[in-house]
Amino acid sequence: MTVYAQPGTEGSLITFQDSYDNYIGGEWVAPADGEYFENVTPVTGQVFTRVARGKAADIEKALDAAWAAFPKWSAKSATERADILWKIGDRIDANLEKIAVAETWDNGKPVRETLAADIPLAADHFRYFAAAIRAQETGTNEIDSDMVAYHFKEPLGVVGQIIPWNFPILMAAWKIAPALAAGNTIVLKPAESTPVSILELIKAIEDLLPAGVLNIVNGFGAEAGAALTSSPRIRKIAFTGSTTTGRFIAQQAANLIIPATLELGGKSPNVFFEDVADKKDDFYDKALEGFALFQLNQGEICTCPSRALVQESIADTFIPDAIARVEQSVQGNPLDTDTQVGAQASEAQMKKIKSYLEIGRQEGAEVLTGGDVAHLDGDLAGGYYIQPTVFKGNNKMRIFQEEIFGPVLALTTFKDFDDAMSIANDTLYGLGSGVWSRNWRTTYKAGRAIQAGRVWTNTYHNYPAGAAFGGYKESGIGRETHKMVLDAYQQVKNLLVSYSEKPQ
Ligand code: TXE
Repeated sequence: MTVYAQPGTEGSLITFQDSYDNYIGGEWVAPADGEYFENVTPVTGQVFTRVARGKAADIEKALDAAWAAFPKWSAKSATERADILWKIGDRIDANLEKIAVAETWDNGKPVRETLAADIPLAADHFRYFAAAIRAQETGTNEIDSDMVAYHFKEPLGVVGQIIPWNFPILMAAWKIAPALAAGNTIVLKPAESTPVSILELIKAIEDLLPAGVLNIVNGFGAEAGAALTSSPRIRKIAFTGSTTTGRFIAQQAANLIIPATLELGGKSPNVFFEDVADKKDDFYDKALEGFALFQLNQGEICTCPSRALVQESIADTFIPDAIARVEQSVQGNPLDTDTQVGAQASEAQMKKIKSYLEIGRQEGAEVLTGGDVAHLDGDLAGGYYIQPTVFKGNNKMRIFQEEIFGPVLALTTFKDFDDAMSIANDTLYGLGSGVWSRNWRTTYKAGRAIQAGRVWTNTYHNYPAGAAFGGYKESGIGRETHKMVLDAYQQVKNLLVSYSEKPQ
C-alpha cells in the first residue's frame, strides 16, 4: 500500500501552479479578457488553482496558431511525425507517477487506476498511432492500360476537439494521437471541471511539439466550447460528452458541412446467462468481478455496465454472491493505492447521482446495497463520494433508461435468450455491453444480437488501442481507437492520370 501525499504538501510529487493559462502557438498565453475560474479537487472539495476562462477571442488566437503551423506539420513525412508521437508516449511513461497523481487530484479517480490504466493507455495510444501512420498504405487502381487512379490520404487541416471530464488525459490522447499522426493541427478544449491534468501533461511534452501544432484553450462549454465548434475555421470536430450537447454539436457540424465524430452517453447491459453458475470455479469468480465493474471510475464511464441482466434460474445464488463481491470494494482516499472507489468528478455530478438514488426509491426499486452518499473522515469529508449502489427493478424504470454516470447499478432478471436480448436492446443507447456464458454459441449469438458498438465477451472494461470503439443509436457516430479512426482525420485525394498520347 502506498498513500501519495496531497499535491502541494510535504513529500508530494507535484505542486500545482497558482494559475494556468491557455497553451497557444507553443506559449502559455493569458486569456484575452484576463478572466480565470476556480478549479476544485473532488478529493476534498477544495479550490486548488485557477484556470484561464477562454472565450471566442482566445479560440480565434488558437485557430490562427494552428493554421500557421499546419503547412509545415502536414508536409512532414509520416516517419517524422511518428518519431515525435513515439517520443511523447515515452515521455508520458517517464512522468507516470506525477501525471497519475495530477489526474487523480483533478478528477477524483483512484490512483491505482491512473497509474495502471489512464496514463499507460494514453502513452500507448501515441505509440500505436506512430506505428499505424507509418504502416498506412493507399491503393493504386489501373483503370485501363493508359489510365491510372492514384489515391492519397491527406489531412483535413485544423481540427477542433472537445474533451470530457471522466477520463481527461485518456480522452485527450484518443483524439490528439490520431489527429497529429494524420498531419492535422489541433485546437482542443478540456472540460471545465478537469482542465489541469491535461495542462500538466502538456508541460511534460511541450518541448517535443512544434509550436502551434497542438493548442489548448480552457473554459466553459457555452463560451470557449461553442466558439470552437461553431467556427467555420475548423475542418472537423471530435466530441466526447453528453448526448444533449452532442446533438447540438452535430447540428453545428451539419451547418459547417464538416465531419463530426461523437462519443456520447450509454446505458450498457451486462448479461449473465445461467451456465456461469454451473460451477463455483475461476470462471464464476471472473463473472462476479465483471458484475462489480459498474463501480470502476465511480461509474463515470460512458460504457459503465449500468444495467445487469441475470437469468432468473440463477438469481437466488448469483445475486447474493455478486452483491457480496460489490461490498468487498474499498472506498476511500483516491491517493491510496488500496482504494478502488474514489470521488465523483464534481459536486454537480454527485448531486445528479444523489437525485437518481431518490428517483430509484420513488420508482419502487429495491436497494440491495448502498443507496446514499458516503461520508469519509478528515479533509475527505468535503469531497464528493457516493456509496456503490445496486437497485433491483425493471427495465421501464428511469434508473434503467437514463444515464446516471455514477456507481449505481440497475439489476433485473430475464427468462431466456430472447427475453435477455429484448431487455438489452430496449434502450436509446448502444455503446458498450457485456455477455457472460461458458457456451461459445450463446456468447456469439448474443454478441451479434446486441445493438452496441462493443460487446465485451467474458470480460469487461478493457480499452486496447487496437480495438474499435464507438456507439450505435444515440451513443454516437464514428469510431475512436483502432487505426480506422485515421479515416476520420483524413480525406482522400484521387489523381486520375492519363498516360495516353491520344485524347482519353
Ligand atoms: O456534459 P457536456 P456535462 C454525460 C453524463 C453526465 C452528463 C452531463 O451522463 O452526467 O453527460 O455532463 C463541453 N459547445 N457525459 O454537462 O456538457 C464541456 O465544456 C461545445 C457522458 O459535463 O456534454 C465539456 O468539455 N462544447 C460523457 C464537454 O462538452 C460544449 C462524458 C462535455 O460536457 C458545449 C461526460 C457546447 N455548447 C458527460 N457544452 C461520455 N460520453 O463519456 C458543453 N461543452
